[in-house]
Amino acid sequence: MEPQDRCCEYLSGISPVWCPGCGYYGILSALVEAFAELKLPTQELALISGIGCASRLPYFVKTYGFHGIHGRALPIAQGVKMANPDLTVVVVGGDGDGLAIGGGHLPHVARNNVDLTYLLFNNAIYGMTKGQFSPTTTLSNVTKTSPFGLTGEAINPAALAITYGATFVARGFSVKKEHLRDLIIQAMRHPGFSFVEILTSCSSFNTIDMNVARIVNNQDLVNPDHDVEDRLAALRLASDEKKIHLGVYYRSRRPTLEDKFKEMRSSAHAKAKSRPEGLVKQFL
Ligand SMILES: Cc1ncc(C[n+]2csc(CCOP(=O)(O)OP(=O)(O)O)c2C)c(N)n1
Repeated sequence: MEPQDRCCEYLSGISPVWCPGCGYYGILSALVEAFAELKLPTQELALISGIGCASRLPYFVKTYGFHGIHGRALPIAQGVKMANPDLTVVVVGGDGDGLAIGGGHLPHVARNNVDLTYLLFNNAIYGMTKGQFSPTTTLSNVTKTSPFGLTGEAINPAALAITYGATFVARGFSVKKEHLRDLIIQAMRHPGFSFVEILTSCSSFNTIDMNVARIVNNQDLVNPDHDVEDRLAALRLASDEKKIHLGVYYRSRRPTLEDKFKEMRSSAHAKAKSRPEGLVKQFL
């Protein structure tokens, strides 16, 4: 069976409740195609989310799923992975969920290199609550909660992830489905914390800045000459204000949280074994 035909095996049959024209349909499609390509059995996959339109995704996919609470997808996912390291754990959520209320979790999951894949749907707005500005809304944007524009600079999710210590960082675009599918596959194959910022649209509440036309006219694929192991070069690409580069910015290897725990467990066991003898010696 071709990967495209296997995609249906990953859909739950529940129809997405997203608005017509929402970029999230493209992301859902890329994600199930990635699952099919990786031939992952549904019972070995867990999708964890917070709250928001993006966070509804686990309902539409036939894997284990956990629709959590606002901003807490990453710690929940870390708990799932620690409890059952055999599961492949993918986290999904919006820019508000991940960078506003949940913004305190990303640095720690990244620096600890927890073996998760985090797909951050960046539509630069709070979609579900109907159009308030988010941490990624750009200065020029007028929203329901910023009728005269914004006062603060927008957060750059991919640049943040590189700075925080994520070991795989990429940026995709919901309209470029095949390219996004390949990024998701690479992120899921990566051992450690992989972060994919997915630029996308909100057809109902963000039609000014992050709209599809603006991205289409200003994007290019990451140059094949880019050295993905060079962290500063990755940061420069992610932070380029003139052009949006789509592709893998950064990739490196270091022990995961699970590796570290294994190491600690065995040295703690070794210490515990030697302790009775040492204790007895103290009294001789
Ligand atoms: C503790 C808490 N605060 C606020 C809310 C209200 N709320 C629900 S979704 C959301 C923001 C969603 O925006 P985003 O995460 O960007 O996802 P999108 O809907 O755009 O996909 C907010 C503020 C909530 N559900 N819980």
